[in-house]
Amino acid sequence: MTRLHPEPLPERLTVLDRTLVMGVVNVTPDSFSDGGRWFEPAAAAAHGLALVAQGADVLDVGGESTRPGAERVPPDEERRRVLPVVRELVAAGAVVSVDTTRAAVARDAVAAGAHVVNDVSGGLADPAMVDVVAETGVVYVAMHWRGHADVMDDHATYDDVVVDVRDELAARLAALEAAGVRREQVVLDPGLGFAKPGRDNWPLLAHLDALQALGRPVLVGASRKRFLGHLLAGPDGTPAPPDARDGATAAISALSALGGAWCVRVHDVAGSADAVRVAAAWSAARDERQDQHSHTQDGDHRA
Ligand code: PMM
Repeated sequence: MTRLHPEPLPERLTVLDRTLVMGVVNVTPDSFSDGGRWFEPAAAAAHGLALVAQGADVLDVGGESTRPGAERVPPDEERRRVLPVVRELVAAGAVVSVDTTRAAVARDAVAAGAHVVNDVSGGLADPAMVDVVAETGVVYVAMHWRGHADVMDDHATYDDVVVDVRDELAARLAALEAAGVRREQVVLDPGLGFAKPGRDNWPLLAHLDALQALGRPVLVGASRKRFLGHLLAGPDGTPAPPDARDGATAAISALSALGGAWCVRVHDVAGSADAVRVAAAWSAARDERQDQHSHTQDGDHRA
């Protein structure tokens, strides 16, 4: 089976016949799951390299929290946070993604060596983003989005969440192509937890095939999100805290990999690095047996 990878990516990633693992490097004082821990550039870069040692294929560097209710960070501050970390990680040989909705930050990060632009707004937050993606030609993750963190919970109504998210992503893909972005550059992402109440995240995960039907690789970002806290709530209903959600995150990584995800974006890399390898061995064994079975049936048919 040949995997669908976006282009262009270093060959050492495209030869891998498994789901990739993207490790999160948040250079923010306030991210919901690891806020403040890696706020200094040197600490953030060291954290990124530790994630590579644990099995991250790509590092996603972000300087603006997207936690529900979060306020925006001024562009210069976002740049100040992100660029030194991107530079240092690229210099160390890592494949780097920049998590930003701002075209100017994306442009500078690509100039600093970033291979991927990860835009949680899918190009909706900043109209100049599509031009940066078209001009630089880098891989672009377009996530399903209905508004910034301070208002997104007001836009969380769906007729059928799977159909609505698929159709809105299809519209984004068409708009990107119309603006000169090559289809091959684009990765699609259902945007778990973004304008999605807890119950709406599960059908999206269980029906990744609906997004894959759009013909692009799919990225899943479930790591430590609120809906997992609710799933794992204690007997009194108190949600499990973010750092108690890594086992559930790894389980989602394995299931997403079996469901055909191209990449999982996670904070705890070690668990998901194992999970995607388990899924690869599992699906290889399944495919092999199916091949043998269909050959036997062909043989029977010919006899
Ligand atoms: N989630 C967060 C941030 N960036 N990017 C993509 N493509 N998909 C996601 O689901 C996603 C993202 C929020 O999580 P964080 O604040 O822990 O980074």
